[in-house]
Amino acid sequence: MTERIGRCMRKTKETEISLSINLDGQGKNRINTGIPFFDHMLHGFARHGLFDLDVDVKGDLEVDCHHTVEDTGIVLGQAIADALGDKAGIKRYGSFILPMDEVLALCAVDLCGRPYFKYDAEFTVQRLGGLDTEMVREFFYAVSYSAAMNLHLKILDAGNNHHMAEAMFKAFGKTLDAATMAESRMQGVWSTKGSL
Ligand SMILES: [Mn+2]
Repeated sequence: MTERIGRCMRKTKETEISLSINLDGQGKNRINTGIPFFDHMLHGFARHGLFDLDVDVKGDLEVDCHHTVEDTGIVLGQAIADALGDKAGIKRYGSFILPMDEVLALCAVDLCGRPYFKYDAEFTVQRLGGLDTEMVREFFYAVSYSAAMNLHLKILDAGNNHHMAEAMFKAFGKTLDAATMAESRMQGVWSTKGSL
């Protein structure tokens, strides 16, 4: 398989983002979104997906964290799609149940080219560091439609809110790693329709 590195740059009046992801990396990352808690989440995603991830975001945090988090999701999704190309020879599906102490998070992905998003997680605090907890949903929703993936995220067992957010980001990393992995027995695109 050739090098699978996706890059995306995006500039609006609200945010300026540059991001690159190597799907076959080692979890090395350089992340600066201006929101330390969000950096911590993306770090967990990259480390546990073994993705090399560079993220630089200058967002209008003087407003709130909304544009910064949502737009980072859009750009990450586009970079994933860019890295995957025609998706030939990959496993396509992935799922993972990730425990983090008392919390259990489920993630399932189909890199099918049809965006779908299902999310079931209820936080009991409004904010974790500088991240509004309602933005966790917005982030993953943005990733799902901009990468055109079917993404399911569900908290099976709730608990500490920091654990819940972190478990979902790590579960997404493990799941995306599984779905993007090469399948040596598969020639071409794994779909009965012939394209993904
Ligand atoms: Mn943590």
